[in-house]
Amino acid sequence: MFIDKVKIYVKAGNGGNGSASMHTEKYVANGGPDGGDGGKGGDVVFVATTGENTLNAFHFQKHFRAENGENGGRQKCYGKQGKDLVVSVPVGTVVKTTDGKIIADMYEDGQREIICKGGKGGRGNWHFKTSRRQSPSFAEHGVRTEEYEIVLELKTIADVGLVGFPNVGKSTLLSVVTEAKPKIANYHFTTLSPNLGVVSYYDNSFVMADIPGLIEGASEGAGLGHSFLRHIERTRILVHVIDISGSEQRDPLDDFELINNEIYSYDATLADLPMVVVANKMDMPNAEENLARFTAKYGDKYTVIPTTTIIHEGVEVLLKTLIEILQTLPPAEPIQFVPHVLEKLDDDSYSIEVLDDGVFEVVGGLVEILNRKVNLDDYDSFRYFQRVMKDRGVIAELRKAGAVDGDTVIVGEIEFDFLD
Ligand SMILES: Nc1nc2c(ncn2[C@@H]2O[C@H](COP(=O)(O)OP(=O)(O)OP(=O)(O)O)[C@@H](O)[C@H]2O)c(=O)[nH]1
Ligand SMILES: [Mg+2]
Repeated sequence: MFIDKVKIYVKAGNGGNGSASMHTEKYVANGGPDGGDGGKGGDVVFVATTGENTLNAFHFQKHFRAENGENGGRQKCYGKQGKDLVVSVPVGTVVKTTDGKIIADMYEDGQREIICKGGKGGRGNWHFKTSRRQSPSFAEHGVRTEEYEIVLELKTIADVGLVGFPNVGKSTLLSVVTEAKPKIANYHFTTLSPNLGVVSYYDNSFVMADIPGLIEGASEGAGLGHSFLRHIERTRILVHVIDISGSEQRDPLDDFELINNEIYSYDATLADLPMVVVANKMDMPNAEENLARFTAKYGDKYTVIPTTTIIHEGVEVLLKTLIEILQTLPPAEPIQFVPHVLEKLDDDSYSIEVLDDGVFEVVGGLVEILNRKVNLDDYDSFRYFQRVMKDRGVIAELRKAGAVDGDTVIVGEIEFDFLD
C-alpha cells in the first residue's frame, strides 16, 4: 500500500465560555460580577518530517481534533487553553481544500504550519459591567470552530527524478548511487511507490527519486496511472532511463518518445526541466547499435550517458554530469501561492438577549464588528450603524423579541432608544 493522496478531517478546539458568576463573600452584599474568561481552543498544527515518505498513516486515522478551551470560572478565573494538536506529515505534503485551494506547502523538514486556529475564549461577565448594568448576568460564549475536510497530497521533493519504462533499471541505478535499498527484480512494476535516496559525491550531495515505471497511457491512468507523475513535478532534473539493448523486444527509441509524450501530456511545463538520458544495459546484445542510432537522432538535444548499472559502469560520469547541471540551476522553490485560511475571518452572527423589562442586548460577532467600526459622535458613522442593524434584520428581530418604541437597546458599547 502506498498512499500519496488522502482526505482527512481537522477541527481546532472551541473557545471556552466566559463565566457569568457573581462575587459572593460573607458579609459582602452584591459583590458584583466576577466571571472569568474562557480559554482559547487548541490549534491543529502540521509539522513536516523527513521520517515518513507516504501518507499511509492517514489511512487509519482521519479525524484530528484539538482540545477545547475550558470555561472561565468564578473569581475571574481564566479557563485553561486547549492543547494544540500536532500532526506529522511527510516533507512534500501539499495541504488543500477539497476544491483545490492551497492551505500550506509542507516543504522543509521541521516546518510548522497552523492549519486551523482554535476559537477565542468568551469574555466573563465582569467585562460587561456598565454604569447602567451593574450586575450583568450573562457572559460571552467562546467561538465554536468548524470541522473541515481537507486533502493531503504528497509531491515528493527531489533534485533528480528517475523516469522510464518498467524494468529498465531505475531502482538498480538508485541502489548503486545512494544508500537506498529499493526492491529490484526482473519484472514490470517492481517499484510501486517512489523511493528516495541521497547521492553524495565528493563535496556535493543531492536527492534522487526513483519513480515507478510508466507505460503508454500513463497520463490517462494506464499501468500504475499518472498519480506517480505528480512526484516528478518538484524535481529539478529528469533522468530518463532506457533499456538501450531493447531486451524486451521494444525499440528504445520508441520507448523514449512514448514516455516523453506521457510526461509532457501530464504537464506541459515539465518540458522546461533539463533531461539527461541514461542508456542502460550496455552489457546486453544490440546495445551498441541501438546507442549509435539513438545518439544520431537525439545526441544534439540530449546528453546521453551509456551505463551498465549492475556493474556501476558509467555511473560516475552520470553523477558528474548531474552535479554540473544542478549547479547551474536555481535552487528548488516551494509552490507559489496565496495561502487559503480555514476560518471564518469575521463571525457576523448575532442573537438577542432580553436583559430586563424593556432592555435588550444584541450579542455575537456582529457586535464586535460594529463596535470596531462605529463612532457615535460621528453622524455618518451612526447612520452606518443604523443601516447595518436594519439590513441584517436586527431591528426586525428586536421587534419579534418584544421591543417597543422607547425601550433600551444595547449593542456592545452602544446604547440607544428603540425607535421604529
Ligand atoms: N543486464 C543488465 N541488467 C540490468 C542492468 N540494470 C538493471 N538490470 C536488471 O534489470 C531488471 C530490472 O531492474 P530494476 O532496477 O528493478 O528496474 P526498474 O526500472 O526499477 O523496474 P520497475 O520498478 O519495474 O519499473 C533487474 O533484473 C536488474 O538486475 C544492467 O545494466 N544490465
Ligand atoms: Mg524499480
